[in-house]
Amino acid sequence: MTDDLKTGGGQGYLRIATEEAFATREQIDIYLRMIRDGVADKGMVSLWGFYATSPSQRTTEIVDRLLDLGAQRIAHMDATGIDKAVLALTSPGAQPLTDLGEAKGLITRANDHLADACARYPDRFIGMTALAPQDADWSANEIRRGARELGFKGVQINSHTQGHYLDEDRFDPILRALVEEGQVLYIHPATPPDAMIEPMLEAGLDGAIFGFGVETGMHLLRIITSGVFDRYPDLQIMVGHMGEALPYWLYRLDYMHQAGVRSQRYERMKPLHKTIAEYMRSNVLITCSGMAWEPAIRFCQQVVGEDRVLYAMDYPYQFEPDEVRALDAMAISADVKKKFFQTNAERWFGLDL
Ligand code: 1DF
Ligand code: MN
Repeated sequence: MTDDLKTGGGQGYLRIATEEAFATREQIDIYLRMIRDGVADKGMVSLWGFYATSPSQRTTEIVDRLLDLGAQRIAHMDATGIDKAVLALTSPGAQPLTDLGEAKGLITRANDHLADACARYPDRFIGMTALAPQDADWSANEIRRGARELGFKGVQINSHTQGHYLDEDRFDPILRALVEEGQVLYIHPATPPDAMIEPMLEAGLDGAIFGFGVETGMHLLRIITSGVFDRYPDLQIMVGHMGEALPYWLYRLDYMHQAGVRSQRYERMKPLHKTIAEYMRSNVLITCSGMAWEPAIRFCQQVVGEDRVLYAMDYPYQFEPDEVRALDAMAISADVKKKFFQTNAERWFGLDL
């Protein structure tokens, strides 16, 4: 595809892409059945009703690429200079499934399938554990199985689970297991729940264009303001899309949060140990998935720190060689560029362990 984008580190760093998606046929077939049976939420109908049935070139290529954890994916990584891909089951995973047995079966098989692929390409693929947060105790065990038996280096959750958020008590076993296993949690977007989606859907703004980021940014903000990081100071949460806009809002978030706390406006808005900006610099990691945009990347490096901003491509939803070229050419020091593309991923996913 290109001559200038090579793997192997010739440009001074390896490129590690940290938000790369795969799917299983079983997963897509379950989504199609839920849509057919009228039990899917509006976001599922909008997202997977489109990707799984549209005859367009974009969607058929994406589904084909999602299903492949073999030669085609490696060829695409080779062609765009991606040395390693951190892989996760595509959104929304099993989170919309109401049959717990089906959800856990889907996730167990997806994790096993990913572990097989990682074993086939140990130098190229790194796995993240998928969960069924509907059953938090089971998911805590799956985090342990992922970390100890499958060799996975992180955990991905696709934002809300049927309108529920990770700051709720019911999910505490998941947070505890993450800290005990020393694994990073990637909160990947999902379409907003029915209680939130309607005005976005009406305007075609519910998906990756906007709804994903709004809902996921709010999820992270709920986690911060409810004191999760005071309970679990060692928990590290990664989000994509340049921090789902929170870095840009930081000043106002802190100002209004402190004003709200001081005036005791909300029962659940309690004083925290740190400011929101401080949690962003101690517990939040940000990838540039879908945002290959130098001004936003450098802004995030400035406000959350150059050790906390990582490269991601978002293959196969975004597969643009020119984006890799643009990031290679960023006007940042060689040292910071190596952190961005390589060593931050090695550090936060514990790739050398
Ligand atoms: C889309 C984008 C879909 C991303 C995704 O998973 C996804 C999309 C279903 O464009 O519809 O992960 N993304 O992260 O930007
Ligand atoms: Mn993604």
